Amino acid sequence: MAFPKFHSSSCALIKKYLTPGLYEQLAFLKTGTGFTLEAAIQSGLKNPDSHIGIYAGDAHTYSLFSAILDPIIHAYHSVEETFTHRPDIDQTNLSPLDPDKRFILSSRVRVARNLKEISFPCHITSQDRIQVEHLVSKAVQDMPGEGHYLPFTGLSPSRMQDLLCRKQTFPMGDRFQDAAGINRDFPDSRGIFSSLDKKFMIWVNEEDHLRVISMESSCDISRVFNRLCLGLDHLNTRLEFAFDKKYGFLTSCPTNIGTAMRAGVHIRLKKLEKNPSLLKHLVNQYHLQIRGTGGEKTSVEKGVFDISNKQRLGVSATQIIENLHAGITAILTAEKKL
Ligand code: CIR
Repeated sequence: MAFPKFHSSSCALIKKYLTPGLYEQLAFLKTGTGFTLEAAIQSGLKNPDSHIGIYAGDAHTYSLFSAILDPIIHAYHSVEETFTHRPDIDQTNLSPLDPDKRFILSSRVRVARNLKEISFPCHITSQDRIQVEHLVSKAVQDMPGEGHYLPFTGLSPSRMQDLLCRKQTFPMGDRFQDAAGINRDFPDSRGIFSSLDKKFMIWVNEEDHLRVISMESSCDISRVFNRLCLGLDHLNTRLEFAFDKKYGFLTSCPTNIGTAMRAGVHIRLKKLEKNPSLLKHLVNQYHLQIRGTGGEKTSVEKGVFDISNKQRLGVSATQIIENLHAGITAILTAEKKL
């Protein structure tokens, strides 16, 4: 492939850092499972509004293509060149953020995990996808708190739509994931494990092999995080995850490496919605990120913001929860003052 031509309007980090010299050095390399730079950047080439524009096809991608991935990782995660993953994940005991339930609608913490030695979703074979589903559904069989695994294989589009409305499935990935190859064969070998109370879930074969999620309609971020920690303790004794001492947990999207954790709240901010510069200032001060009501690349509806941590690397899971708590406390103080 000739030097890739990114769209003139693209501000993606891949476009910024991929020089012709670097391209020449990397273009003919293949990971142990055959993943190439050409495959990694397809999403960035096809989607000019990509922020980073590159996906990893397996764990080896991070070391083999480190010359291009490291600068992108430094820039996205705002870490020094000497960055390293911070592994501590201790349960927390922080006070609920909004006990009167005036602002916070729900709290959610998720981590991404991929199984060791198996290609990541943009490069996985259908045979390996079946194997991932088999290993995960077996690992959750004796999960504390009961629950059950719902496989999507064989569900008709109308049944999928019905379950989606009831939030019992996840949809096919967006156009960024689609261009990366993540949506191939959807919904085969995908599925969700849910606890009986629906507060703990595992998405199987979505953007990563596992998305482990704890959520509830409350403002008690510590309780949500601690439930996630217990679920991870169970999985850690049954599954081996793709992990690197420096990069932490390895994920499809380099924005997720490190703790691979996103912790956030859905919060209604009617006053701050009209004062976006103050909200932006507070969000930046606490290393947080605003997403739309429906998540990544959606718009804010009825003043409901999704506010979560931006940094996942070089900061521990416990610190992420503490930063989120401090940031949301500051945002609530500002909202009440206005
Ligand atoms: C982009 O480059 O904008 C997309 N590939 C998505 C980046 C954010 N990562 C994510 O949602 N996992």
